[in-house]
Amino acid sequence: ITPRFEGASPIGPLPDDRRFLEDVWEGLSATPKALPAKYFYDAAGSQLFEGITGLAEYYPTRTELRILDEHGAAIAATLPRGAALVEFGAGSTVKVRRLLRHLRDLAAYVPVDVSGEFLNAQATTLRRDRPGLAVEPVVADFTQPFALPDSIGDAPRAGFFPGSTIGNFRPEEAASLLDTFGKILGKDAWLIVGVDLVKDTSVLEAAYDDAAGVTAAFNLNLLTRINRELAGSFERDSFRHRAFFNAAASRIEMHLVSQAKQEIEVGGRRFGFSAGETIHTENSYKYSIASFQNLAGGAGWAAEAVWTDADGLFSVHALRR
Ligand code: AVJ
Repeated sequence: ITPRFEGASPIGPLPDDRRFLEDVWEGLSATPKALPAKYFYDAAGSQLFEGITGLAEYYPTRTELRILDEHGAAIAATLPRGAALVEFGAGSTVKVRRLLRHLRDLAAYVPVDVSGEFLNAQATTLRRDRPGLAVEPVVADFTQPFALPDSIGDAPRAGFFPGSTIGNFRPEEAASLLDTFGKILGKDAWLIVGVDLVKDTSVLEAAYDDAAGVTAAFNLNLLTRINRELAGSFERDSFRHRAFFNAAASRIEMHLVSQAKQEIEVGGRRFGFSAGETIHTENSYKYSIASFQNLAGGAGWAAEAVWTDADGLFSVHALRR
């Protein structure tokens, strides 16, 4: 945190740490206060999220995996032969492997992620497990258009966006993201996307406020990260985790609730909190099959097929445009 960053950078985008600081300053200055959910995922946050995916209450990950296990062959069959499969925000390869086992003629698998280190480690393991598969990682922020590797040539392009990550975006942002995917993939593209479904409020709320407190720790870790990386003065015990379903907006909201009137410093700036004031840290939108198909349709993607689990908890969509 030095004055040389002050103002707009004349040489392109801000460095990541400065971007984080600017986003936090902006979010804590807003009314109501809010922080971008993407900052949850430092090393500790990623590990806590891994913990969440194994919780009894958190149904999305295991349900999506079950759908991919049961219907992987049918899902893969919607894709053209010789396609390049582009995974947006590729974390581990756990999900895509359930498609890859049914795709023996891929031109390439292109995992895309902002973290090059993790991406390359995953690529190395996958190349070992699938000799002959061209694994072509791209380090990029998938919310912005980027070029696919030249090596895939004119292979038909298919996108893969699992995990209901789409649910972190407001519907208009989600539509614009789907449009960006279309631009990245080029004309005549396919897209497989995992989308969490609306269901009983009690089931939804338990998934984001688990009994063991792992989601609470995940939410509060954002304050720990701000303290460490941005010279913050948050006291963890002075904020509490809150998660609830906002039915009108069809989304789970996560907040951090200030337990008292207090002032907090971040990177040399001070922010006042009243008792009970919240920082809105995440939205996780829940769709019906029709409402998601409608959103995708608005971004130029036609619904080809959809798969769900027996309890109708989660959906995997095949789209085409
Ligand atoms: C990774 C965005 C799909 O919204 O369910 C889990 C993140 N937040 N528990 C979700 C999350 C709290 C997760 N996504």
